[in-house]
Amino acid sequence: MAIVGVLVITKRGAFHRFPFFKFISMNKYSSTSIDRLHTCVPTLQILFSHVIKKFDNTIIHGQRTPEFQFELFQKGRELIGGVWVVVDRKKVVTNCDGTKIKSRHNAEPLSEAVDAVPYPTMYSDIDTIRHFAGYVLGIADMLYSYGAIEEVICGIDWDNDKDLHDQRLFDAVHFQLKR
Ligand SMILES: [Ca+2]
Ligand SMILES: [Zn+2]
Repeated sequence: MAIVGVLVITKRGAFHRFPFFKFISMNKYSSTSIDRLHTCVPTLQILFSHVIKKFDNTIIHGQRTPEFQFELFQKGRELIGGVWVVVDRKKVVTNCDGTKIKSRHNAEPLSEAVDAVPYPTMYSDIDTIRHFAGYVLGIADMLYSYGAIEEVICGIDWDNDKDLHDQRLFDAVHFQLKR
């Protein structure tokens, strides 16, 4: 929430905003987001404690149990002849089943990945999601150059080569340790 001006009564008795009196309060995570962020490695906790100040967002997932990972893995897939086959690519959210192929969300003791979406638009506005991904990566690069955090990558550009069209899984709300 931000207070973007003050209300004053003019001669006409109307209320007007004076935008030059700007008192911008910083965003804060909900207790749910904080609990989720606390399941992640220090790099992600530090990074998002900076990101939240100027770009409001919600932490969707930190650490995931193998069972929950498998639930996500089944989205867009069907069990055909004992094998999980992709039947709807648009619904696929992960290629990791949580057991044979572990996600960075399954790392122990702390998750090496976090999913975060802009607030309040959440998943509804893909432009804002892309803008947010770039913002997070910019802050991450700066903190990394200061030696404050480890290198971080995003599922908008898995190999981090700035070519966004050389990958099959688009996951712009996913951030993880590069290593
Ligand atoms: Ca790329
Ligand atoms: Zn993720």
